[in-house]
Amino acid sequence: MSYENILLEREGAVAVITVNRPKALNALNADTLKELDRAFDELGADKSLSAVIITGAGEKAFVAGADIAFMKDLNPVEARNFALLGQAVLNKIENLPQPVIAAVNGFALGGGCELAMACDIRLASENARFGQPEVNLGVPPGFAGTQRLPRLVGKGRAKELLYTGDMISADEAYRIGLVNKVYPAAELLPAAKALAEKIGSKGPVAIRLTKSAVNQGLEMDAARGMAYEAEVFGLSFATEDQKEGMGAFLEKRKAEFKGK
Ligand code: DAK
Repeated sequence: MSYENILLEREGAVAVITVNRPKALNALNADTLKELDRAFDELGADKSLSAVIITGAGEKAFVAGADIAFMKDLNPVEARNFALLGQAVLNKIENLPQPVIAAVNGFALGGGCELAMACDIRLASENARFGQPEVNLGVPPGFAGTQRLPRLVGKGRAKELLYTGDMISADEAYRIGLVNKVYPAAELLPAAKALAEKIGSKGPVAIRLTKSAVNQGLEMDAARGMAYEAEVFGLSFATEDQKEGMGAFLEKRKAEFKGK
């Protein structure tokens, strides 16, 4: 499939998506969101893929937000549809069967911060900047920032960021739990690939079931979440991977997982 606003590359079992509008600091317009939607459909259906990395083109920005030039003259119905499109794409990323790693290589603002938050794991370069500056533009966040940010950093810190529109550094984002690790810029993508490969060396079915248990469980109370975990744990005993993983441990050899 061909894309104009994103790049999609495969390196073995890892796919790298690069949002590629560097002149607009990789801002998300409707066309870019639709391309991301198609790309994640393609990747989600690919059983040979173990993880996806998403990053931004150039050295300045991951994604500097939803495209303000695109949004400025939307009418209320169009604005609502744009928010629904963004939310649908980010939900697709959050619920992709494979883990998605955000390699945040610069500004991650508004829709860019929301995109990073929809990913399973966020790695950042030292020059990354995070924020939800929508209130500076007279609008609230539209791609679920009001929902994912408090879940990641807690209600008080989230509200401070959402109400002030302040940008925070990569170190501060690390301190409050918004990113998992911070790297010098040149080391970010290699680190993301190494992490993707490490995840890819584990039991693929176990990774998918674990992602589902964390995501589904967070939407339930603890008792239901634990019941769901017990279900997926039981389900894993129907797989070849479980037999191989436990057998390999007892035979003191490296497991050869097949994702079945
Ligand atoms: N949209 C469009 N273009 C953008 C952009 C953006 N978000 N961010 C940057 N650009 C463009 C700039 O206009 C500029 O274009 P030219 O003038 O060269 O044509 C180019 O990228 C380079 O930017 P700067 O010249 O401004 O670069 P600086 O280094 O000076 O500043 C900056 C970098 C990231 C601090 C600055 O560009 C900036 O503040 N950008 C805007 C950041 C921002 O506010 N992001 C949040 C966007 S709002 C909703 C749906 C969605 C949303 C909300 C509601 N509903 C429908 C309810 C989501 C909202 C957002 O994400």
